[in-house]
Amino acid sequence: MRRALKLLAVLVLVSTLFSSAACSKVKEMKETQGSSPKNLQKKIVLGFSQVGAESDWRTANSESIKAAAREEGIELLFLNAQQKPENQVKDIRSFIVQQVDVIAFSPIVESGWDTVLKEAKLAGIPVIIMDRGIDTKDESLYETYIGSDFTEEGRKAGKWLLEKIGKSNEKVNVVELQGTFGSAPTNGRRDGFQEIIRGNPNIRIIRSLTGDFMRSKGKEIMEKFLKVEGDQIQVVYAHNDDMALGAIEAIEEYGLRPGKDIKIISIDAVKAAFEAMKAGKLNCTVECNPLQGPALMKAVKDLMEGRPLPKRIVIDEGIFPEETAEKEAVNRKY
Ligand code: GZL
Repeated sequence: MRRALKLLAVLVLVSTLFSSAACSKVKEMKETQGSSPKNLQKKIVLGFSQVGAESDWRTANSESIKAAAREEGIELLFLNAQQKPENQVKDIRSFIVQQVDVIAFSPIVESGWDTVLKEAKLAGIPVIIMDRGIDTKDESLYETYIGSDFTEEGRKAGKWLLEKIGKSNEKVNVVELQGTFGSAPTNGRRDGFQEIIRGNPNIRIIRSLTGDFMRSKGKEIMEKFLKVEGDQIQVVYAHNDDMALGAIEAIEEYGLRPGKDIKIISIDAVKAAFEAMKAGKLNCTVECNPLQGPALMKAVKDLMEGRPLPKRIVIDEGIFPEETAEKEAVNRKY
């Protein structure tokens, strides 16, 4: 009798333990996905391969992606490729092995993606391109491309310079601090700027080197330009604010006044650029919006719920000349 009672007590204890474990699991899922029963579906798993951590823009972009994933209850596997395209290929292959629901990435450079994207397609995993674009003939390899129009950003920079120098017949020598060689923003910003200045024979790009979108490298190449061209430089065109800020340091150390002796225009419109404009050291920044996380997560959810996606989603952007800096600086989110 005593043995039977003991056995019964053990059975009751075990079943209580199991039911509370199951309850806590359901409770946990409910917490992560809302309370209605329909939400007790598996979480969407998104694998994202990021360019790196090379600039203030990139930091804001990564924060936007992570915050939006949390907001939407999407499980984010986030990998930093440290500006090496070969690392991004490895990242994408690891997402395929893990059988994520969607793969997204900002391709460091435009070319070389077809092979690995074909592997993702074979595995039945849809791919979203975000930020930088790719050069491919096979558009079936990705669902949509969310990002800026870099050529238009370059045109805006060129138009500002034309308006700035107006009708003067002065010779205007420009040195160009290019972004990462072979990347979509570098190619677009280079081509858009040249398309516009081509109309004015007084404006010439006399030197152009890549600073990889990094402040330290922007300073390094500006030092080189100053050594060989010195006071023959009237304008710096930097493909991003970080390199422009590095160039400002180099110009000051050389003994000239950035923003006055040498005009500077760059792209991104990060907070530090507004501070430099308020200090009179930068003359204009063209906006390139990094806050693309919400648009990415919306595309992921649309994809998973079977809603059609446009092949291209362009981010709207403006331009901020120095005279707008005081007023606009307080509004900046990145
Ligand atoms: C543009 C982005 C560029 C930024 C840089 O969308 O890919 O990369 O302009 C960043 O600041 O490094």
